[in-house]
Amino acid sequence: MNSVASIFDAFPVDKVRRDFPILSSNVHGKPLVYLDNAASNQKPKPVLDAIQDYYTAQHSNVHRGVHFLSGLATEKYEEARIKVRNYINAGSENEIIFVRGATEAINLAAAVFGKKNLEQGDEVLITELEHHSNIVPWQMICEEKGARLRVAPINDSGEVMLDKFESMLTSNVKIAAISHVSNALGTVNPVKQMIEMAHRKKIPVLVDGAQAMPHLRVDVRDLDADFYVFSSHKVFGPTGIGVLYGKAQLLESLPPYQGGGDMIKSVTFEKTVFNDIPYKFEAGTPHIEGAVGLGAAIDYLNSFDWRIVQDYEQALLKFAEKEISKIDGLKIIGTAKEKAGVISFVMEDIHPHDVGTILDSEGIAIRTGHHCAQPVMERFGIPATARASFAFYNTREEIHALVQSIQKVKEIFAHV
Ligand code: 7TS
Repeated sequence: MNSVASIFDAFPVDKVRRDFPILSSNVHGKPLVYLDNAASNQKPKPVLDAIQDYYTAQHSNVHRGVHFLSGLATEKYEEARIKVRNYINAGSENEIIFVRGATEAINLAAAVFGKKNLEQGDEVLITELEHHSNIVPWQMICEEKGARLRVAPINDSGEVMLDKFESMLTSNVKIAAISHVSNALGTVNPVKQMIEMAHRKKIPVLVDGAQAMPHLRVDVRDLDADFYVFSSHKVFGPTGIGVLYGKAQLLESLPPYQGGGDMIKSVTFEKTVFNDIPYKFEAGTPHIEGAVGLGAAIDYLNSFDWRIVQDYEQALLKFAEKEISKIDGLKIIGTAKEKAGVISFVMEDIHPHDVGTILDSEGIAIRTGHHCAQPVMERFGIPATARASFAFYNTREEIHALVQSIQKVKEIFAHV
């Protein structure tokens, strides 16, 4: 086991920070301390350059032109699909569907899986930890089909109660949808084990990887996930693009989501023959530059030794938890044994929005509110938390700045 000091020394954080131009900017006259990475993280220069280069020299529409630029844009777009496939170790690039983000990926999966497989009396199993985007799409399709949404509970640390989860995997359950990492609490779920439990009952599993992908190396085949979703803007790529991974056989069995160009082989007024996967699920002109940017983000992530990145991030999170929990009157919400990237907290007699506003005046960006996970807030009997969320470019100095500014919040409120 490496010492904490050597873990911090092993990761060249100052050099990494120089890859992200925005990190050297000032906010309200103070150096930016960006701790809202769970909402969206910042973009390194190679991603910015790839987008600029794409529009400067490579742009046209994809999959339709005989001309040079259309061929080039198609090549770049499909190259990005292969990069995603390799990054998450999917079996084939046909299993990678480009969508707008994690939200659209779950909506797509819920709609088409539900249309094909859900009937009156069936159940969909989720957990109490989910982001709204892994609740509402299932609620909508359950309502349409007369199916029931069931929710596996979490314990006081913010961990899914695995025995309850397992016992709720009854023969009525047609699919389970679980987050890999919770955005509100940072809990890392044992998704491989949960998938095994579901597969023993022949129940497929969708994993919401939106918060896992920036912190963990994910291998969808090792997990044996049936669907895995994530957003590019949370893995240092551009907004407006994300990925729905699905096992080929499962995707092939499902009807299309939207109709339009590119998702067809032939159309007459009498009958349309749909395209093969993944194109069957990609109607219309896609977000080409987004895919190119995501591809560049993946190249960037591949330039790191991930054992070093993960050790650094874990050491930073532990350091932050230790320093923050020294503050009197502050309580951390979410104390799971396995966590990644997030510290949610509340302060005695001070509303999280006030904490966020005062920290902002110090140049520190955090998120406050329910984090689109209202049931998690309800579980802990609070309306909101303040959430500091980290990326590998954050530093111990930034944690010190956070702690000092929280002390300042306390001083201000001591006088009101
Ligand atoms: N799933 C999880 C676990 C998330 O954290 C988010 C976004 C989504 C799905 C939806 O991702 P999108 O890219 O489609 O919006 N989470 C957050 C957050 O924690 N703060 O802002 C967005």
